[in-house]
Amino acid sequence: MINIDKNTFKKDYEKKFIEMHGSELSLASPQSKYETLGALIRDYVVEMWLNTTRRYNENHDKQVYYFSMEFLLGRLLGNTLLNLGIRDVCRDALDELNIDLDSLEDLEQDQGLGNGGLGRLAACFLDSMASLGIPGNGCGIRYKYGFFEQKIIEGSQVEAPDNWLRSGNVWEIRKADKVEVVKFGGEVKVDSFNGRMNFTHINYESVLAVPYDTPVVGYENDVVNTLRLWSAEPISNEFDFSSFSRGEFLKAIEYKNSVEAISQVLYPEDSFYEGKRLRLKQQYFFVSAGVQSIIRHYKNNGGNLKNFDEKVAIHINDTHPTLVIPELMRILMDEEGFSWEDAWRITKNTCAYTNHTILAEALEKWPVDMFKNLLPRIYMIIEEMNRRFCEKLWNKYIGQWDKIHRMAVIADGYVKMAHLAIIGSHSVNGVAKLHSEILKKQEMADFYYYYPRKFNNKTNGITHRRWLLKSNPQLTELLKETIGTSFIKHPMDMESFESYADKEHVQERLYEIKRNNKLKLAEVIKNKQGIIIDPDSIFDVQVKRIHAYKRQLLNALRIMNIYSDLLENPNMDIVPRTFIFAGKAAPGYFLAKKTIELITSIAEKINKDTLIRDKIKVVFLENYNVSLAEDIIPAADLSEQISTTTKEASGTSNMKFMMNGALTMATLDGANIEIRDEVGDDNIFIFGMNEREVLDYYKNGGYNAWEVCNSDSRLRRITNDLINGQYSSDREKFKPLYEHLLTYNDEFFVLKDFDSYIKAHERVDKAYRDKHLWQKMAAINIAHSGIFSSDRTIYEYATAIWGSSFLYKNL
Ligand code: 26W
Repeated sequence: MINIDKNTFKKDYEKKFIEMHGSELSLASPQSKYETLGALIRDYVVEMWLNTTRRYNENHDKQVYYFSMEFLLGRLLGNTLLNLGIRDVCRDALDELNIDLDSLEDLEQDQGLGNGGLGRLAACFLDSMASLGIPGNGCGIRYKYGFFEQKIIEGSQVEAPDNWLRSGNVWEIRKADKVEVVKFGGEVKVDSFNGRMNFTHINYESVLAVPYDTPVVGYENDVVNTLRLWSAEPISNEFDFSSFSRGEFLKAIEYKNSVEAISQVLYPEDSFYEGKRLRLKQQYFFVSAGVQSIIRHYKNNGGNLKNFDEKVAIHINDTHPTLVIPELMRILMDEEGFSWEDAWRITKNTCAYTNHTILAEALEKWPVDMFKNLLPRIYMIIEEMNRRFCEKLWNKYIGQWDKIHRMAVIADGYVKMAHLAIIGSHSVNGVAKLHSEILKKQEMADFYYYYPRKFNNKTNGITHRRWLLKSNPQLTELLKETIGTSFIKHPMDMESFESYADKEHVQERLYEIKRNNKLKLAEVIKNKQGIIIDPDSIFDVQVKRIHAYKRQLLNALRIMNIYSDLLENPNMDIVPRTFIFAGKAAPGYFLAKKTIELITSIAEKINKDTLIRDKIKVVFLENYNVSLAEDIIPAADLSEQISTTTKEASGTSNMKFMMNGALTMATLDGANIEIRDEVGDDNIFIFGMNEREVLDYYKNGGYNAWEVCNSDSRLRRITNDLINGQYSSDREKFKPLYEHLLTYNDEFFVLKDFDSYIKAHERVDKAYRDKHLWQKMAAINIAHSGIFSSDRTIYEYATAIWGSSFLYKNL
């Protein structure tokens, strides 16, 4: 803990300002005030950072390395202050200098190096590892451009580059003395010496990997872990001077550009895999740099590679970093002289893999030719792994060629990354109970029967420090007043809040807190988009990536249905609602972009209609990101978690909403099931087909969208509204959505679940009219949300998979 009082802080700040800017604080720009604060906090953190690293090294603690292509951190200033325990001191000190902390915090650019759930999960995990005192590191790519910035122009999404480093990044430290070299292309020369095969990689192209370290501060525990992100740079002596001297300037620049391209931009792909060579290059780049630096550090610290797996755990976040497995094999064998068998044992015991999706279109597989060409030695190693694996399969499954073919790592001209991840890891987990079961019984059944003990579940979680303490201070206060402060370090203690659920004064407070948060969001919406919304309406929220399986379309159809009803009967008695959407569509995902257009068109039409304007409003908030989520989630009354059952691996926003007292409208999918199990059927709104029904449709067919539509007059009416000019004078505009739903027999069964969705919303209306009942339900949700803290999740990973040592054992 930093022990600092207001006056010292003030002095430190003034001094830092002069040091950095050499001018008067009173004349300073907000940006320079922000940079000063960031730099000062970093100074405070650096000493703890060094101490933590020193302690880990001295104790030879087992280190966890969480490898991920994505880390969606959002802003760091507020959370760092919170975790250091000095946010209030800092706020008061700055107040006296006439500086408003909140507005400085708002100046920070979001660090948006991720697409969605998977990247944000990695960020929550870093926070939890540090807060539990687990020696844990993140390893990823320092993309120059993060996830694109979304602009809504004339109702459609337009992408702009996210130049998040424009004004620098106060949190990172470039570690020029810790660079690694990563090799691409070339050939492998094989010879043998003393009966041992030698593999020499020649004629390769070298790329310099430069690490940038960001401190990850634990909650009031003096722990500072490290997130290491790699940036690609040309190796200066390989900058082709010979071509320079011949005046071939462009050629030299070409090399530089091709290297820098590696860490230039995050691929905006969620749940859809495209076999782009540059993406494979990115994957090997950070994996190779990461593994090399782990081994270098391990050896420097006196470690013996024979016990590597006892002292190092590497986690593979989805298949994207799977090349850790052959890369570790390569180093152990080619550079450290281990036998295949020993290298394999160490590698398998070191690595663990998490799967985040069952969508077939998201499973990574690389064309053999591309792979071989880019990573010749790594390919050879994978070939040998595959050969040995298939040999075992032949012995076990005699004559079952189909099965062996299905399970092979290399088949049909592709390298299958999930198969590689499974055979090279000692643990394979899904991210919610249902998801893990589906992996075992369906998607990975062959592997499950072969390695039954490898498979396990680790239900996702979210850091309650960002998603409750930081984003909802008033609710945090209420919890402290009622149940004390133990929940902060032990989030499961929130359960004792349940005994307050019936108390009227607590219900009143919950109502007020929610209303304040709604007012704050209403202000944000007014400032950003000029739309005025009614804080007394139900804030009915769906914020997440736009994707067919998440079914924003189902939500849109429901709104169209309410609007039609209101047009027929403007006096209809409904609880006023504000429908809030936000989310980005992958730039190449046509239907997702159409869905945005539909929602903005519905908004345009409804918000203008003076006949019904008090009853419903629709808002599509531009550029959804972590910071916006922090404004939206505490203000939500209702959280829409309406994916087609079996498709959402877990969901994590569902947990954030619950923790902030929103009730959930849910299908029995992903972690929604576990939320239901926690709060009971009376405190959640469940609708839609269950797992069995969905799987039955997929297996046996039988879904007929036309039939469903024709037998329901509401569906006939609203699907017709998609093509009759109701929401656009261009009747062709939403035809692709119409055809997707009907002509192509929508594989996500939107129409099938419509009726039950509408009925569930009637239950919402009824519950909301009873103010006490609603607040009671909210209280029960809050009370049961502690289990969804990522501290619980990380505790499970650390004990069951990583074998970490801990500072805090009892959660
Ligand atoms: C190959 C491109 C690509 C990129 C990202 C394919 C797939 C992904 C991820 C799997 C997408 C993702 O973010 N998945 C989400 O992970 C969350 C954390 O576990 C889950 O809560 C979500 O249900 C899951 O969709």
